[in-house]
Amino acid sequence: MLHIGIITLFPEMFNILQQGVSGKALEKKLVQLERFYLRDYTQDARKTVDDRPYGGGPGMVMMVQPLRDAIHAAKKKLGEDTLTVYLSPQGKPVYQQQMVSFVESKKPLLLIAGRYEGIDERLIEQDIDQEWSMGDIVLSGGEIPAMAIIDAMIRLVPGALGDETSAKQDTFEDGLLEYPHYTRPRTLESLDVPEVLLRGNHRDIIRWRLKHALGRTWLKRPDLLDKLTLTSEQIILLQEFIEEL
Ligand code: 4FV
Repeated sequence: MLHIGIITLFPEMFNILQQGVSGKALEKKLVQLERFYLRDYTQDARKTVDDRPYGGGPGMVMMVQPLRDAIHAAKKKLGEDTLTVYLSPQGKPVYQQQMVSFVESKKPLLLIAGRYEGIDERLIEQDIDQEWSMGDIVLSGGEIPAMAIIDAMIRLVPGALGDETSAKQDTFEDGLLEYPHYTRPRTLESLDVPEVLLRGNHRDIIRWRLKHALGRTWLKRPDLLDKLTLTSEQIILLQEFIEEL
């Protein structure tokens, strides 16, 4: 079972995960989510978690003590082999294969969602194992990146998705963008569904889907293609796609 802890000032934000696929996985106990409310680990009556930055400047910085105590409490519950991750724009951008590998590792994960200007550097140096980033944008907190990561991981837990294979056929699963999808009606404002998808020949459909996954990746995300070593069949399909363009 995937065991994830979150240290946050807004635990109720994670109620969103009770909807949809993640909600079902929680009900089926395929994943266990533990929320640690940071203010529960403060030592003053006002439950202070932040203070002014040394050196001056705008905003506030999150203090070490409440975060450190929350991390220790969380690791007691999750296990000492927990990977402690701080969400931050300074982190390594997350990517799908990283999610796959982590879920396969079956290790517990502790996510720390920062607020304000961020957290005291000394906590990062001493108590954080890794910093992960959701992308080169600046958010008001790490909660939404944490939720995105939890959602991406839950989908990979066996049994979380109705059809086991759909997590495997996802975009990025084989390093490619996904092929185009169509559903009823068959004709929409004179735009038809590609004929090959209607004929029901599975070999042709698989071939068409791989060709368009390769073609779309070439068009939209050539950087992903650079990371792959294409088979001779994939090279032929991509060339076919480019010629048809
Ligand atoms: C972020 C990101 C992010 C920065 C200051 C929270 C905010 C505030 N986290 N990927 N991009 N965090 O913008 O993970 O504390």
